[in-house]
Amino acid sequence: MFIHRLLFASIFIVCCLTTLTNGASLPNGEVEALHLISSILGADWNSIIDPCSRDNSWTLDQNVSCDCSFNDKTTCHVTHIFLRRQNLSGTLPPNLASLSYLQQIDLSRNYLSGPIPREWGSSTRLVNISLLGNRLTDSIRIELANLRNLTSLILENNGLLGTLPEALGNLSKVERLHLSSNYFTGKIPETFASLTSLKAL
Ligand SMILES: *[C@@H]1O[C@H](CO)[C@@H](O)[C@H](O)[C@H]1NC(C)=O
Ligand SMILES: *[C@@H]1O[C@H](CO)[C@@H](O)[C@H](O)[C@H]1NC(C)=O
Ligand SMILES: *[C@@H]1O[C@H](CO)[C@@H](O)[C@H](O)[C@H]1NC(C)=O
Ligand SMILES: *[C@@H]1O[C@H](CO)[C@@H](O)[C@H](O)[C@H]1NC(C)=O
Ligand SMILES: CC(=O)N[C@H]1CO[C@H](CO)[C@@H](O)[C@@H]1O
Repeated sequence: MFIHRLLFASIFIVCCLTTLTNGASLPNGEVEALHLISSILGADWNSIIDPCSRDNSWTLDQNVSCDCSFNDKTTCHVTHIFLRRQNLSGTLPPNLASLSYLQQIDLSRNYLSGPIPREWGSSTRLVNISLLGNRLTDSIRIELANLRNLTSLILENNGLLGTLPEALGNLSKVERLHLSSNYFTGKIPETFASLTSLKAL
């Protein structure tokens, strides 16, 4: 509980500082969502860098990146989450859609378990998902096929199983679909023939 309060307080301070230096801040809803997401992932808050503390551009070396160009540069939104090799041992948070501008999530090489939540299918701005090298189980939910902006879906080296949903053939922008080293069964769906942007399967 103390850690959570500390976490909340530090995001709050960061956002206030951000307001002072850049005139931009992250909406409370997104601050709360980040709070919840990091606790479900089992993230140690100390390893998460201030979400929006830098200038209006975002850089790839941060754990959480923001775009602060909204509303005349007064509002930030979280656009990228990178938590690779952080020893995270929780599960995937279902509430990603509360970060409604999220484009990329990379949680590769952790110890995350459980399913890929069907709720992720509502995060329609997602472009890149990487969950490589975790302990994810269960089948791929058809809701993921709603992510029509997706260009990269990297799921290799997990414990995913079941058949590949035909609906994945709807991911018309997907360029990289990495599914190896799992326990999938059955055929490769004929619908994959519609994946005309595909460069690597
Ligand atoms: C993850 O755990 C390993 C083994 O305990 C440790 O060497 C490494 O520093 C940890 N990495 C992080 C990012 O905490
Ligand atoms: C794709 O992303 C854009 C914004 O980046 C969004 O406006 C649009 O609704 C998304 N498309 C779909 C089909 O989800
Ligand atoms: C998605 O990943 C590709 C390849 O790493 C990268 O070039 C692109 O900028 C990423 N897109 C977003 C929106 O982060
Ligand atoms: C998605 O794929 C399924 C199965 O291939 C298909 O029945 C459905 O019509 C597709 N939906 C859209 C909106 O293209
Ligand atoms: C993936 C990534 O960029 N992780 C970084 C998160 O923040 C910690 C603390 O600064 C870094 O050590 C990690 O490299």
